[in-house]
Amino acid sequence: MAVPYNHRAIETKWRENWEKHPVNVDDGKKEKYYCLDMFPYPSGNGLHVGHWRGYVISDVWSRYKMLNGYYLIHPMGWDAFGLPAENYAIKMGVHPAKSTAENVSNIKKQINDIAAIYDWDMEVNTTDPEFYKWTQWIFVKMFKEGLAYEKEFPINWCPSCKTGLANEEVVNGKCERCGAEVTKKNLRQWMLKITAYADRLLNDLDKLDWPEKVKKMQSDWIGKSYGAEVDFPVDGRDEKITVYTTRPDTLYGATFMVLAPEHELAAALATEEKRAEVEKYIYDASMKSNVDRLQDKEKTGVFTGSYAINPLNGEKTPIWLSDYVLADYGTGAIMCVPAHDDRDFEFAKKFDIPIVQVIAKDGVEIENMTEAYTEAAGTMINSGEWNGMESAVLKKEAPHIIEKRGLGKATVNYKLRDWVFSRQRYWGEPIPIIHCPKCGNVPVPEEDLPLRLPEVDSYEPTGTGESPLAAIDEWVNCKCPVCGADAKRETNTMPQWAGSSWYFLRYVDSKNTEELVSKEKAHKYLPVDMYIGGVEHAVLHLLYSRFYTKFLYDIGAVDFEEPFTKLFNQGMITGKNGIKMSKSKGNVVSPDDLVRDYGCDSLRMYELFVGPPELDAEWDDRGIDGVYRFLNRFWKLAADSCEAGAAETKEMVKLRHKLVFDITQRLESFSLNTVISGFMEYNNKFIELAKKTGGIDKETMETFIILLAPFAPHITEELWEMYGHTESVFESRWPKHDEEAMKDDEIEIPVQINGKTRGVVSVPADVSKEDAIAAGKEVIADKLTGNIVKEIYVPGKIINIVQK
Ligand code: ANZ
Ligand code: ZN
Repeated sequence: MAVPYNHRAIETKWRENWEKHPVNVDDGKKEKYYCLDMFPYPSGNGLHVGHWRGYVISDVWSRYKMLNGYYLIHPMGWDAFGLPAENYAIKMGVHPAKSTAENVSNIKKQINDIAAIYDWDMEVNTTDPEFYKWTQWIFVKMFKEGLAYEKEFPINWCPSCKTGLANEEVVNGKCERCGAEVTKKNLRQWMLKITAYADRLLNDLDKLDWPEKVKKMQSDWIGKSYGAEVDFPVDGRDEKITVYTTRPDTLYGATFMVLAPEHELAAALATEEKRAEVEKYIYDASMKSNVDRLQDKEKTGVFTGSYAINPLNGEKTPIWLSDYVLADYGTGAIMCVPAHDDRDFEFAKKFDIPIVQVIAKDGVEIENMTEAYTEAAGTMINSGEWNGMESAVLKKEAPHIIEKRGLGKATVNYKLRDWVFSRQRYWGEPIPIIHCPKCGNVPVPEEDLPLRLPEVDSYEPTGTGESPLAAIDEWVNCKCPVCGADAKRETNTMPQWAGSSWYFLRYVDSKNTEELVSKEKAHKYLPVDMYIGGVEHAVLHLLYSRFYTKFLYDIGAVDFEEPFTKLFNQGMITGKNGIKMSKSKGNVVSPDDLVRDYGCDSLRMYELFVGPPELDAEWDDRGIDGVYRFLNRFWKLAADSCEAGAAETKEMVKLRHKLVFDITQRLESFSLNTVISGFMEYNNKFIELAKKTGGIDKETMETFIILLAPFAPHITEELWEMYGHTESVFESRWPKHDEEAMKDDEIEIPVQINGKTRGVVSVPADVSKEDAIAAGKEVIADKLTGNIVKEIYVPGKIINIVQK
């Protein structure tokens, strides 16, 4: 009898062994494979079983690639700047540098429990000056290329985090970090011109092997649309109002216009008697956030008393102000077509403005419109020379017609805005710019980078719109690097996304003091082949990283334009009833006890067994028993078979090839939960076989061990050694299946009715009685007329159906 499975002894032994004898080495001959995890921010709460899931998925995939002969790039690091780390530090009353260092060392210990094959020589930390030197360097390069610029305008402001936010960080009007309602604040900002990359960011999505959902979120966020800018002269004045519309085909139906309250002509257009009302409206709107303005509630507005002329039909259209029109989109002014736009319809109904239908389904005008007809399909009516045209055709042509007739121009518009890049917070990379009274904005010379974050006593946000750095005179006051005059440092810091926008490039050359990454290493090891992480980063981090990579490509720092070739988003592990795991809800499950009681191998496999990896799954501790039992049974089968030394049989060989085929196919399609159930099923089949033969042959068992190795690395190493190998199981190669060997032997059996042969059926040699009879009956189905009274199967010889 073999010794029982002792996970504790085995796991300790192999953890030490791997440290001494690393298995993932670059021999210069292997092809590289870069499998990346979204790096964590080192929170004080440590890891729960949900974090484990992503890391296990990526580790299994990495080890699988290793077994396929690749040299693996599989690094880990820390996204340690930014609001989460700083908010935590403030809450705990410790300096963020100190709490960050402590949290990193705790989480690193926990990560080691996963037995993930990370290459810690590559480790990066975004708060390390040797790292953020290059975050600042990229900014300086962008500044020199005109892609980083300063601008004052009303930005999103989180009153609780006391900082400005990027559009991407505002989710349903709330701060992505803390959930506080976002307001507007007029602030001097550093901006990154991500809009200059809008088309490339959109078009290159086609090249990516990413979930369609994520690609769609990015393309919606970029939001490219074709339309026209149309000029409406103001009646009796010299000015004209330019509107942006995606539907110039509906121009004949424009019965009024609306300007954003911030529009430069808004106040000027008010007639004498409307002035007071208009000014009050403009003031009230300035107090509201964008989201408040766009949310579906009753429309408000005010008539200016002035009119514009519809350039197509010369009709006078009243000019209104309303806050449902945004100042910073299009031209901040729209032509309103109530018959075909919901918001315009609602507005027209409320203020009793005429509604003119111009698109009609099958050419039939609606008698009493109760809602806008928003479908694009139909025939043009009430539209002068356009009458009778198909609206779909006109929609495409109208922008060009308008341009030709000098009424405006065809345009392309994007929803994407430039990236608000400064934060009024302490814990971030200082923006390396010096404000000189003579030279203007001057970048810190590249050789002076990193510009270190100074030590401060008070790092809490001030709330005034100034960063805490502004209070440190000896840091702020400096000399201009160009002219030597007294100058002042920029005191804003970078957002938490700055470091994560490029960290994956640094891993492969993390100690380079001369370059962000050497050209040679960048070419050899990049880009990332597989990126694994949560879906919450669909637009933020994943869009910013693509932008950074394209910029670095443009300045010749890297030779590829897309950072992540393939992306996998894992689902969340939740507590009972799908509730997100959080300390405040008291439903956090720590992996630590489970590792102690069941072992790392069991927990790894259970993390995958809970459900399809791309879907959310509810955690239930009890299920881990099943996986643990499987490993015990597998251990016993392998150990007993090793002792027995049984010879292979045809059945064993066939099952072995089927096992290889099934597991590989499921793994390749990322169906990791069914890989685990597959292991369990095959294990049971082999145990049944072994009952007859005394054991399973060596080659079959070794094949099974290799297949299981990426999932349960410790137990498989131990068994591999038991089978007489001196090198690691991860130095072997992933087995291949043989189509021929998988085939079941078929035999032909005559099928009789009442003892008379009526057909022949072909079935697998080891067919069960039930399956044989069922297959036989199918062959003679049309000849079965009476009541079946008896079914006889003489194994391998005859099927006889007796009917009355
Ligand atoms: C006339 C019209 C008729 C429109 C119709 C729509 C339907 P996207 O696709 O999102 O770009 N619009 C333009 N600028 C706006 C602003 N600053 N604030 C609010 N709305 C604005 O949408 C473009 C459409 O949104 C434009 O086309 C305009 O209304 C409105 F049957 O013009 B449309
Ligand atoms: Zn906030």
